Amino acid sequence: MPPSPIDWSTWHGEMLATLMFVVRDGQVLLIEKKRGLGAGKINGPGGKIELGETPLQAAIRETEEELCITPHAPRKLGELWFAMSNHPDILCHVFRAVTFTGTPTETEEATPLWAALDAIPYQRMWADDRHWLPMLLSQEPFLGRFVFDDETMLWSDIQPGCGWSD
Ligand code: 8OG
Repeated sequence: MPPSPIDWSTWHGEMLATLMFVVRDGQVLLIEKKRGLGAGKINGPGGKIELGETPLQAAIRETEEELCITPHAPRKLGELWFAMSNHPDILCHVFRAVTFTGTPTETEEATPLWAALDAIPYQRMWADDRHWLPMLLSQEPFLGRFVFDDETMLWSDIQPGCGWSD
């Protein structure tokens, strides 16, 4: 990778967001996203943090809204910093959970999809996901920083994380 086109020391996320990955029985619960940024792609449930919410509260709420399930005791494992050309820059908090209540159900926002841990459909996901999702799945904290031009990833860097608090 060339040097970063972004000065990350002064960068800040203009939009705060979350992602949630529920892992159970050798599978991870994904969604086919129907609307919003990344519509048509496969992702974890998630979205924008509302005013007054903590990242953890937002991650649980978004999973409830998109899949009709409540994840239990999610653990924050990563942050993703996205410098974007066509969208406000996003700081995304990434969580992993292993238990939940409810039945994953299709909503207006998402169609649920269980993927085997050795058959994650990276070809239908954002270009950066293959670089950090394996770390999340094996419970290694991470900080990922990415520069995107539209949906093309121009630059990426993943560092081991420091052990995030929620
Ligand atoms: O509110 P909305 O669903 O449109 O928010 C965008 C969601 O998409 C939010 O959960 C963050 C997530 N997201 C990006 N970029 C990327 C990416 O490169 N990879 C993954 N997995 N998720 C992303 O905005």
